[in-house]
Amino acid sequence: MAREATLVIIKPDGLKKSLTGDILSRLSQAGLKIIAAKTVKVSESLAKKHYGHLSDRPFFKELLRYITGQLHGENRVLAMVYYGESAISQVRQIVGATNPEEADPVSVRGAYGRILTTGLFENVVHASSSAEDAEKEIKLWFAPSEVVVNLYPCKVITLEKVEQKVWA
Ligand code: IDP
Ligand code: MG
Repeated sequence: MAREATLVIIKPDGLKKSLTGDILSRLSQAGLKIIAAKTVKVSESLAKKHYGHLSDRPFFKELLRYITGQLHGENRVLAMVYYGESAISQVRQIVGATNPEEADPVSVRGAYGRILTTGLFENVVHASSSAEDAEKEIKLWFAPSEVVVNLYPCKVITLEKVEQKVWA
């Protein structure tokens, strides 16, 4: 099996419950490398792109409120790319099943997830579920310059009159 990359997001409930250290230490047992990491304020537009495939599900609106931090008063997630042998399946195993009640109790979601009264699965962490999804998601969340391994083909473009915030 070749090396592959996968997107991991510690969702607002994971940050609110201070679970980052525990999640990272569980993931470190997979022997993968973190090749990108940043905190992100999730916009409505990013949330809709990330969860676009679920737009016709009854919990979609609540899912957008969840990932944009409106359920936790915490508009902040930690996004990371893990890289290595079978990264996608290894991380999914550590993270556990989508439904926290069905997830292995020793997995992250089994240990810390819950089902809200609205029915939404509040499951602490996102992990890509296929190579195709991983590529789409990594390209959505990270620019090539933010990832230390050249994962996918890139091109160079010249921008004119780009406004950018820099330190004063
Ligand atoms: P995944 O996160 O395990 O890949 P997806 O099907 O991609 O699962 O769903 C994205 C997120 O939407 C889940 O992590 C969970 O928060 C929520 N979700 C998915 N399916 C359901 C459901 O049937 N009921 C409630 N929430 C769900
Ligand atoms: Mg998914």
